Amino acid sequence: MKANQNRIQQHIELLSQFTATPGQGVTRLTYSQEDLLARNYIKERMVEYGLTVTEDGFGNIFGKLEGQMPDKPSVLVGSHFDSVPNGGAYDGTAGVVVGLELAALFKENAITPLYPLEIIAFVEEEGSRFGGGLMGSRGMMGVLTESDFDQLADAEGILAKDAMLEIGLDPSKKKVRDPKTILAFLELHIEQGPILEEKGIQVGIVEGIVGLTHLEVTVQGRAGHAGTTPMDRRSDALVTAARIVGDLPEIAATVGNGTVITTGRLNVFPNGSNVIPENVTFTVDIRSGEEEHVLEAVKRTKERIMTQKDEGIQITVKEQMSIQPKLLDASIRSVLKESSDLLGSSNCSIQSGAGHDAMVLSDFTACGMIFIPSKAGLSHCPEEWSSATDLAVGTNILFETINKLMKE
Ligand code: HGY
Ligand code: MN
Ligand code: MN
Ligand code: MN
Repeated sequence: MKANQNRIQQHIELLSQFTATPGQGVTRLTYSQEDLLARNYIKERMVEYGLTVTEDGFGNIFGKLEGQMPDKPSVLVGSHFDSVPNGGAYDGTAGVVVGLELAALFKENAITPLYPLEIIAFVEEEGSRFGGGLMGSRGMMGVLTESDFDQLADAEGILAKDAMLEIGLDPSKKKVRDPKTILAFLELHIEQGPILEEKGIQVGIVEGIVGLTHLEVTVQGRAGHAGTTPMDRRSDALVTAARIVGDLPEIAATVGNGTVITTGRLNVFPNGSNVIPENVTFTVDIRSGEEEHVLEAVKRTKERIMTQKDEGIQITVKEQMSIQPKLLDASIRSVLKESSDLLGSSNCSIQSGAGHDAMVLSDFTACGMIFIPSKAGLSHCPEEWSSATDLAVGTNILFETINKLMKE
């Protein structure tokens, strides 16, 4: 039994067309029209492959294949189907497509799995629209509370639950999943780094995932005329913000141990070329492999921000999301390795510098992740690319692993 790489490639290509920035990568924000097009495509394929389709109160999509022992907990397989702005066609989507291909394999070979199998497509893993990240998986496991969710809004002030209604989703539906109904969660993801390609290895078996904290910083100054306001009478929010952002790389270097700090988004108000910036909001994404280094980097960043003494400037810092580094389940890792070895796929253990939904699930159930190579290690950009051949290899490994996990 082998995965069909042409079918896989077709799913990737068709899903990549559901973007708000055609020709400039994939931009598929949660509860957008592009979300709706991708959602419908995924649900149609799930039905085609014999799955029973449901959506929860966050809009996470589930396709269920009943097991021979229907009362057993499900093996969940999947990833997220939202994207970063101008991102690639594989981040998240690859894991959802592999889930669809697994369903197709069970159907066309008329195999009923021993336990239920559920293919899942999570929403808002990237946090590109509502901030923070891992929203769908945190919601499903009750880490993001109902009231937290009700307050989530995008940059235009549109509430997440209202945006759900706009594409026909129902936020009042059941939200939190009982972990007892899950045996394990498996996620295939692109590596988003250069290691597998440089080593010529087909599969990375993920050992650990970095811890990350997302901050949102608001700098409040005073608007003014760019021409008539003397330099010593300004409270320029952007000058202050720029000073802080400029110091972040040094904080990362001081903490060391692979710590990384990134400001990826910065908004200026009122954003006029001849107006002294009144207000600036920017994000700070802090990550490290060890919890102590994440905490140290967060502490130093907050200290740097709060010691800013520019006249007439107020600064607030909001922690949008924080999740500790995760070690994935050792027994699942060994089953993934067994399956890879059995199928003759070269494999190695690997760490993840990217965050994933498996980080959330791993506090509630056994989780396993495999990576496939990313061309030139590129990701979160239109050049992101992985091969259908590697996606098929990953699918076959997950197929083996699912059947090994579903024991009598
Ligand atoms: O940011 C990340 O690591 C992931 O792509 N959400
Ligand atoms: Mn990503
Ligand atoms: Mn991802
Ligand atoms: Mn004027």
